[in-house]
Amino acid sequence: MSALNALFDENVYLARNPDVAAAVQAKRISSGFQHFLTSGIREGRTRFSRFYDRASTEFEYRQAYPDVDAAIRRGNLVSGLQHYVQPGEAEGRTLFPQGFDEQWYQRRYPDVVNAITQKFFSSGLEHYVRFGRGEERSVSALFEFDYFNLYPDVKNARDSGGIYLSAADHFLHAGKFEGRAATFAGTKGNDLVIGNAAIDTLTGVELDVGVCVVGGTVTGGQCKEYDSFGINEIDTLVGGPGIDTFELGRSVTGRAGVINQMFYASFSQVQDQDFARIQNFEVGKDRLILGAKSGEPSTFSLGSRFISQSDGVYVYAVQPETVGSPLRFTDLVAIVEGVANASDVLGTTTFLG
Ligand SMILES: [Ca+2]
Ligand SMILES: [Ca+2]
Ligand SMILES: [Ca+2]
Repeated sequence: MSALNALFDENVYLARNPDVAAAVQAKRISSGFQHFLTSGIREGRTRFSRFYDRASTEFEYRQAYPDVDAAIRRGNLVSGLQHYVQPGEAEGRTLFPQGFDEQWYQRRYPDVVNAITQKFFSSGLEHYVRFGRGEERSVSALFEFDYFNLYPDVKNARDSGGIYLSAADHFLHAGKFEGRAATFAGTKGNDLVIGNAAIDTLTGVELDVGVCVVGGTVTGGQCKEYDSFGINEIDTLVGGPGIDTFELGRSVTGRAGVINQMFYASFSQVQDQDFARIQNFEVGKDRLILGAKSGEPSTFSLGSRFISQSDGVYVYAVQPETVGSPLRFTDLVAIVEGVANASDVLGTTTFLG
């Protein structure tokens, strides 16, 4: 099996290849799929799925892989699709350079890598088409769940035969030019997360989708959840020309009420081995979200401190004073690079605490 088997759409293929449709009608061949596998691929018939039916799809594959483009120009291959069948998929290339990031998907979902190793799937793309898509998994740093929640029109199109494989596919081909907002997230590892929407939220931690829980009680439906909190992660978050919100903390409602949490802060070690490196921060335009108060904390709540250094503004979480121990640990949360004054960052920071 391969991603092509999962993606193949008999109706699309027959509609795009009337000669094949006539041959199937006359019972000279059993199906469009049989024709596609035995001759269609090597004849350069690339329109086999609604997701691969745009003129841009072949172009994007050739653009992403110049060696494939060169082989097609030399006449050694008829299409990018033919290359993907053999050897592209096995080499870990993606059929949809703008709609599915094979490397990212495998890095984000170790269970998929495991299933590929055990030969249940030939690629992350095949897993996504068969299961991941229905499970609201993301195919790149763009967090699909937020995008679909924000834009029900895109979700409805996705669920009713639309031409976009994923939220990322929609965003890069349409949403981006329509000024739609997006969330870009990382993984449990060290990530490079780049914001390129007009309005976006960037976070280096890992996001997922799970059942909704408020105060420890399952309330039904699907909700965004956090799978990591930046502990032992060093993430680089790069702002774009739009309004970027760098999410460095969150509020969560637990049994004991609302808890404000700072990412990249465990206070377990004095060393600052986890933090977010923020680049391209536009003063007065881009924002931070912190799960702590501005300035020194009170006895019971977490605080934060901003310190100007030569290479940027350093943002620290400050631990509340514990009873009997006046020592307060500070923990580096972020470095806002290239910004000279703490006040330039503070001015557009939201404190959840
Ligand atoms: Ca990370
Ligand atoms: Ca920006
Ligand atoms: Ca830290």
